[in-house]
Order: sequence, then C-alpha cells, then structure tokens
Amino acid sequence: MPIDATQPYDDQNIFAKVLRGELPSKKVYEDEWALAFHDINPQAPVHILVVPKRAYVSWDDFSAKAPDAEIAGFSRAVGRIARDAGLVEPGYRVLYNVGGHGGQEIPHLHAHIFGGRPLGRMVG
Ligand code: IU
Repeated sequence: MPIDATQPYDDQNIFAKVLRGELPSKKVYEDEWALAFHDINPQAPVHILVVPKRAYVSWDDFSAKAPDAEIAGFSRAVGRIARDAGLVEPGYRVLYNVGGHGGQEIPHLHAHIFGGRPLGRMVG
C-alpha cells in the first residue's frame, strides 16, 4: 500500500528496524549519513537502496528539513555507491518514490539505485 508522504515518522517501519539492526540486510555501504543494502526484490541486475541514518519519511521531508551537511553527505553517498558498483559507465538511474502517486511503500526515505542493464527512457 502506498503511503501518505505527510504522515508523521513511524519508527516501527522496516527500514528503521534495519537501521537499528533488528532486521538483517545485505549491506553494501555505510557511513555517517547513510546505509545502503540490496533490494530484497531487485528490478534490475543492480538494485541498491540507500537510506539516511536519521528519521525522514520521504524525499519531501528530507529536502525540507535536513541540514545542508546531511543533504550533501547523503547525496555524496548515493553517488559513491553507484561509482563503487561500477555503474557510472554504462550508466544508472536514481529514483525517489514519494507518497501515493509516487508508489512509495516504506515510510523511511530511500533512494533506489538501478543499473546493470539498459533501463529505457523514463520521463513519467
Ligand atoms: P518504495 O519506493 O517504497 O516503493 O520501495 C520499497 C522497496 O523496498 C521495494 O523495492 C522493495 O522491494 C524493498 N524492500 C526491501 O528491500 N526489503 C524489505 O524488507 C521490504 C521492501 I518490506
């Protein structure tokens, strides 16, 4: 079920539990700002999720409220993870689903990184 991106943060969501170590994940990267792990249901040969360490419901919440240093740190982590996965050439996609129309299901911000095959043009 897609979420309402304006809802308050629920610390019982799946990714909050992964961040607290209460649920396992196939971790690919961790730093001060971000944790990244393989998506459980990959939609491409490479499908990595990157979540901020701190509590944000969605990209809307994060972009409005996160301090500049955190936005920079998180963004750099997303880029580094894709680079380290060897995706820069031939290319990759970063996606944030937001709320109902965006199809967001987990109410903790996550960037999807897709790669490893031609992804086609997607403009909407
Ligand atoms: P969405 O943007 O909220 O729709 O994406 C949620 C993603 O989280 C989706 O690709 C799921 O396959 C993925 N996922 C996961 O990796 N581990 C889980 O335990 C659950 C969902 I639940």
